[in-house]
Amino acid sequence: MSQILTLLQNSNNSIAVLVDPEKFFKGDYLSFLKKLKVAQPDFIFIGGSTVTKKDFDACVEILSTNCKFPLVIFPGASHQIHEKADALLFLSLISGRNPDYLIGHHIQAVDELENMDIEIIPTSYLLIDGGKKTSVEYVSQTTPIPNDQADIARKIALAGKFQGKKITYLDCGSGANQTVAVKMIQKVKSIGLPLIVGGGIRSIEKIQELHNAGANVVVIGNKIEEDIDFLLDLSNLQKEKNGTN
Ligand code: 1GP
Repeated sequence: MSQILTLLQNSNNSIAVLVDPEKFFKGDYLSFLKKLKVAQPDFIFIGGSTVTKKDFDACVEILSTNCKFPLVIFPGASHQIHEKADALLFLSLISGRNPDYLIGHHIQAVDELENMDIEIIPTSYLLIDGGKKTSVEYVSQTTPIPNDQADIARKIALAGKFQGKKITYLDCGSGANQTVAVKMIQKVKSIGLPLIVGGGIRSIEKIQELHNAGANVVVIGNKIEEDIDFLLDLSNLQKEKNGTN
């Protein structure tokens, strides 16, 4: 029952495509699914700050039926759970002090989760300042960590590790102007947990830079919503990595 965690622990230079169900249904999702298959991401993350239960469930059904990539829930709230996903990042927003995002939503989800065959991965989630106010900052009502304060981020992530979290997620939030700084990635990686990095990543060069800094998994959402053909660029990167070019 720890298949996805093992995959994350063994991940190197991996790519996760983030699907926000709300935007998925507003776009041409059939074309998205075709290009997603070409891109061959290592993971699909699904979730959003404002998505309805109806859209979330419908999107999980479509992705789990049509794609073979590991489907991991990256929830914005307690209603974003579904047994057809492979795993749930059980996020605690430990950079903030909002009890709803530290433990509240988690308690609301347990009755459903207890009876569900889904891998639950305890995850430290740290919101980093990406140069603009993102919806996660607004919705969570928490203050992001300044991007040049790598030592603060490391301390928080280490506290998360000591609490039993299995992975760390550093996020500048969807559509951020800047990504997590290389120095912060290096410092946080030194605690010895697998590291996911997301928010504002818009180029292959940036993905490579963040991988080289120590990110096991880099998450891309907004860029693909703006330009679906970025999935084809990702495909080339994946082919290079897998030696199939
Ligand atoms: C946001 O990490 C994700 O929570 C992805 O961010 O949409 O900016 O790629 P983008």
